[in-house]
Amino acid sequence: MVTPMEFQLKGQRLRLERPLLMGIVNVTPDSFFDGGRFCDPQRAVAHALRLVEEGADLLDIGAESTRPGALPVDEQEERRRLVPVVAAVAKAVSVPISVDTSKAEVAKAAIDAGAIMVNDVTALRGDSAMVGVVAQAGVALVLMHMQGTPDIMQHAPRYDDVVGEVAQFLAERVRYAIDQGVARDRIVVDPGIGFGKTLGHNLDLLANLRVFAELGYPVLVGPSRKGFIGQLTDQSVEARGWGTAGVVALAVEQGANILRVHDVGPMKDVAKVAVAIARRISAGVREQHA
Ligand code: HH2
Repeated sequence: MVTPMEFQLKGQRLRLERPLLMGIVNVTPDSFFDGGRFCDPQRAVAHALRLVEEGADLLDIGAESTRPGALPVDEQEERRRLVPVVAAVAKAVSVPISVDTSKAEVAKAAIDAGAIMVNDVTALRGDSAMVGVVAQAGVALVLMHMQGTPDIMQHAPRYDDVVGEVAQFLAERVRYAIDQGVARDRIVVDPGIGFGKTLGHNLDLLANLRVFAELGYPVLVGPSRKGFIGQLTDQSVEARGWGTAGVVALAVEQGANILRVHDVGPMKDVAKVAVAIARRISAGVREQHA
């Protein structure tokens, strides 16, 4: 199956002929990279605007960290952090706003405030009411793979065939979402880099992104500054920008459609260069010059 060239959001269409950059805005005290920096709504909004200036095609706003070891945030607190920021950002920018939450009531409030995409890292398993909220609102949906839950997911991740199992999981969750009324042209899939995965699992997934593209839905990848980059480079979270660039380039070459990153400006350039070369690779550049 071929990944579609267009992706529907509520009231907006996103063309997928080039990779899209999704800028991360974490309104949290404890996110692994930017935790505590944008807790204040005004700072979160200013950060979102900066990411749009840098070229973000979408924004993903979240108020609950899902880093390994993170503890859940209650619904009221998540709403309190998130909704004012979504509302203010939606007024200020025209790029689509995604909301990174697994709770139906939080998603609903964020949609009312202007979000047009729900990024659910539990792939609709966290809250049985989520699928109805997404289907009824007609917003887009990211279905991500995770083994376990954030508090324990890195204890002992285990797979017999990580690529096959993740692909099968995503196919099942897509089927469930469609059966429950989510439009198929609003669904995005994500192998969930770092969510219940060892370094080897992450590398196997990143080396096989085409398998996920073959499911027939846009593929989102979120490698930004994650632990596996630290394992490979021995760098702190602050110094993992270059490692992230390496992943972004190779993900683009394999056809990733949406890159979820903290550093939009630099990664936009990385993606531009990677896509220009990737197009030559897929056109068979040697034959052209023979
Ligand atoms: N990664 C994180 C959070 N949400 N959503 C999707 N679809 N894919 C991802 O890979 C993904 C995600 C974790 O990164 P971050 O938001 O920077 O950190 P934290 O969870 O600590 O807030």
